[in-house]
Amino acid sequence: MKVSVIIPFHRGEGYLRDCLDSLVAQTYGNLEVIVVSDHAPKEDLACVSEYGDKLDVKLHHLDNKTGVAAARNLGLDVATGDYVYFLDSDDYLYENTIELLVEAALDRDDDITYGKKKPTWFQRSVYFLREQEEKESKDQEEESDLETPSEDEQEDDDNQADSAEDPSDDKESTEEGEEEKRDKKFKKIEESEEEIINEEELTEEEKQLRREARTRQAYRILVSKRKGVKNISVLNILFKRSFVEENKLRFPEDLVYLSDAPFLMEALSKTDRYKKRFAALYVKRKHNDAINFPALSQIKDPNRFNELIAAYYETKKRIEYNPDLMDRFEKKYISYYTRVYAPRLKRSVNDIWREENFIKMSLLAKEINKEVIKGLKGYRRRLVKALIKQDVNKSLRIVKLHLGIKKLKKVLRSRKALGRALYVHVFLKRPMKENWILFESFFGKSYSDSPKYIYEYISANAPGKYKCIWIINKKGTKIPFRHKKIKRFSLRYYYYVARAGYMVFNSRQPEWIVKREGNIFLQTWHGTPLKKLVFDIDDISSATPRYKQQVYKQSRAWDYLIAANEFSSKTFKRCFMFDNTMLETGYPRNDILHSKDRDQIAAIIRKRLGIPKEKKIILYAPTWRDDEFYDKGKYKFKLQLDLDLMKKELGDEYVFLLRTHYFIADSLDVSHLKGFAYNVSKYDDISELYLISDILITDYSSVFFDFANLKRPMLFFTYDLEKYRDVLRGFYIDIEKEVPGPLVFTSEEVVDSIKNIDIIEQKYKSRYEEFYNRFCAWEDGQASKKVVESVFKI
Ligand code: C2G
Repeated sequence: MKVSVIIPFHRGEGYLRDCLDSLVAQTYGNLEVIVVSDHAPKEDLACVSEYGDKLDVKLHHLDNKTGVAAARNLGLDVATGDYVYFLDSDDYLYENTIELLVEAALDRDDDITYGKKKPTWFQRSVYFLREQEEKESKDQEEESDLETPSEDEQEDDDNQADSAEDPSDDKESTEEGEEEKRDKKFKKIEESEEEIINEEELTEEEKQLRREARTRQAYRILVSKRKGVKNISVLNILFKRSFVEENKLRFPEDLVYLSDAPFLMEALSKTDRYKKRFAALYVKRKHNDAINFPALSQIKDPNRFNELIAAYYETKKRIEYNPDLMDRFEKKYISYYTRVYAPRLKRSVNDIWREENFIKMSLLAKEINKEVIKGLKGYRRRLVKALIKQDVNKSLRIVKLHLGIKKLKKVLRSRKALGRALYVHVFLKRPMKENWILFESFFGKSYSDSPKYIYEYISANAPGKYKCIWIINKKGTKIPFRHKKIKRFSLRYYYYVARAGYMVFNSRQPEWIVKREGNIFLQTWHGTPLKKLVFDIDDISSATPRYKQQVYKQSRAWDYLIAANEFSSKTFKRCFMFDNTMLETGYPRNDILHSKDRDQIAAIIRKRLGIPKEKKIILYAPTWRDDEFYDKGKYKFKLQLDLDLMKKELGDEYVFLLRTHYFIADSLDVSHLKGFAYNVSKYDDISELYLISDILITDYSSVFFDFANLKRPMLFFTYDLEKYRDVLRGFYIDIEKEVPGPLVFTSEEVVDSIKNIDIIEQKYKSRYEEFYNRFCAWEDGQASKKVVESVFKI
């Protein structure tokens, strides 16, 4: 049985390669691959020919048409397989996906056989590697005597995962009591789905009932209750080609985004021969760059609304004679209206929603089966009735009341929601204070980094000129000079965020902060980048889909950004798509490393930490790992250094400072190594720790760019280099060739290197110099002054 795989392709070579690789890897061999180029760039298409000897692949071009629908139709026109299967060029499959589907389809000669989709934003290699790792760690945790769930149980799990995916979606079916009753009637028949039913033995009525029940079942799974029309998709479905041709199924080519719905709904209405095979998995990828390379679903196009309306009429035309299916489809529109559209009536500043679109929606509502509308209750019923009467004012009143109550409930439940409500409705309405400066370092976790040094410079040189407010979470944090402390996300925080004229932050600010007219945002950032950031992270590799969009929005509010060196300046402009003022001054946080008083300061810090005078200091400051976490912002860290060995070998001469990254939630206990190891993870300012340290051990943390200012030796304990560099992030510089110290991989090597640190210093002398010139040349101890003079009126 030959399967024709139809792949519309517009652009994105990296994606297409992943997609085709997954076809090469299929356990099912009888494939005909039809790539239809929708005006794809030549250079992106070139790779298709490379697959010629591994796949039966043919390239077709859309000449005077465009769009996914036209591309798929062309694929259908030229397909010669017994089955057709639509695959998107930015998705990929498990190795056995097609085999499982074909096997299931052949079992009863079904017309439609469907599997499951798994969402991800990872490229193929990372996705399967993670899956493998997760499986291994699960296997280790769970004893092998646990039973493996049956396929049915697995399906249940899958379904749960599916619905958890979008918790914000309201249930469409609160008033579906009536429907549930009807569903029950069919349940019996559905349960017998897997049994072979001898059609001959059924009466005509029973046959009809059975057909309807099966259509319902297919609809329920394929067109999930919770999701909108845009989620009706033909992906991961094996269609029998003779079924498609006999019924002349084609996609409506005038629809850009929603052509799947009419096609699939029509197919559903034409057969009762379905089979589900949820073990057949399809990996649905989300693009991570919605700004420069959006997926179809990520494109913001005002015409989407018109298309939604058009998709309704087109589908209705195709399935009108199947009232049960039509009722279900219409409920989707009611749900869309009450959940998505109606709230927009209130929020939108654009009148088109209240006028033109409202009328279109109203005309559509008039088409809807009266029985369906009768079944509605409460808010939804009132709203739909007002819509049918085309009464926009009444609709607005209903929505306002409904949203108001919802918000009130939320505000009463959480302080954050109350803060946000006050921020929008009260605090933002008060005038902005031009002489208020809000400082934040590492999300309020410490008094540190460049904001600290900028603050101290301002306070020392223009006392009283500005009111300085620090966002600080830790109680008892000591901050010099006159200032105010507020806790992040406390009510006072929302007040100051709304009114401060200046903001000096070293990380990204919350996305909801409104940029007020005249507000000046100084983003200091927190390190010369080694790990790739934002728009430099390849679109096809691992970054969450929201990441780029979010940073893009946040960085539009930054008026100034600080660069510690030329490399950072160039990189930041590109990776943040930043085109405001770049302050090429060096880092204020590194001023202390060039201070003429640095030895005296160091002596005070040593004393504060209780480190014996005669001991030299090793500072270990590793970074965090993207893939090892408990929860959002709470990362795991497992110490790979053998501290007992280090104490034994180095304890006479050195003490060891352990400094984990501020994202690390694990608190490492080193109390058994008293007198040798000190946990300084909670110490506010790492610059002060550099000052007292003789040797730095780090990995992929930007700390080495700063420590290099001291020209002291460094070791790179990169025990997981390949995974970190090649799988998780990607680096800007060649860590093996450019960093000013050796890469070491075991505790023994670390010990050995420290014992021979003089030799290492000699060996790395010229590389260190090169590195220093490249990354530290701008640092002269005056960065705070330069920054303050450029940004503030001092
Ligand atoms: N840091 C620290 N202790 C560590 C690691 C880092 O105090 N053990 C501080 C340093 O000031 C460092 C900053 O946090 O410069 C950023 O840490 P990185 O390890 O470089 O990681 P990340 O927070 O991901 O920032 O452009 C820089 C990048 O954005 C990296």
